[in-house]
Amino acid sequence: MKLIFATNNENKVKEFKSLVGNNFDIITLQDAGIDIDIPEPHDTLEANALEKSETIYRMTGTNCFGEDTGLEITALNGAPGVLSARYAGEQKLAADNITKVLQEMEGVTNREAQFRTVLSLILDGKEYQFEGICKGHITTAVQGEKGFGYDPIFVPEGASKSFAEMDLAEKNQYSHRAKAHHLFAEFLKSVNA
Ligand code: ITT
Repeated sequence: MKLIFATNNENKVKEFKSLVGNNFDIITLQDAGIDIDIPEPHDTLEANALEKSETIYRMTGTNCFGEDTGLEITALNGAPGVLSARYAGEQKLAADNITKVLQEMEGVTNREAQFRTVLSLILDGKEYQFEGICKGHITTAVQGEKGFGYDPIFVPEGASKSFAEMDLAEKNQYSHRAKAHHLFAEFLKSVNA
């Protein structure tokens, strides 16, 4: 089955491909020759995920999915949340975002946080959403160099190292994206797509 993944984030594509194996033919925006920065104008992950899938479905008429992910930190009242990509500014730099979070968390003892992914699938014109949550905590300093985004400052529950200290297979055992993907794959199986 052919699906366009409505993202410009190569790391998300890499993670998805590692999860789906050869079951689906995942076409990236780049593969499809679509050069567009899809806006994320809404104040929920759900609405932004739909914005991504709907924009590409409107342009191509091809079944597709997009996802919006946020890091939700309890002591920061859920921030950076829906603003995760642009937390330290429109340049969307992971290093700047991490620095800002670590500064805001300086001296804070409650380090509880979660990653939440909302995946929006449009199949034959109808939308379906799948959510994946990974609970964990924010470190006090950067740990590891693998992964992307906030991975160097997030340790998932049940692990003793950060996502950035894990290879992809290990991250997939815990991650929000893997959980959302699992529900999405089960759904596609159930409708025989
Ligand atoms: P698209 O909208 O093109 O899909 P994006 O990078 O803008 O790509 P999001 O808005 O969903 O995607 O990402 C929000 C932020 O959260 C962004 O800074 C990512 O680097 C970060 N992020 C997303 N998934 C992550 C993960 O698994 N580990 C660490 N950081 C992650």
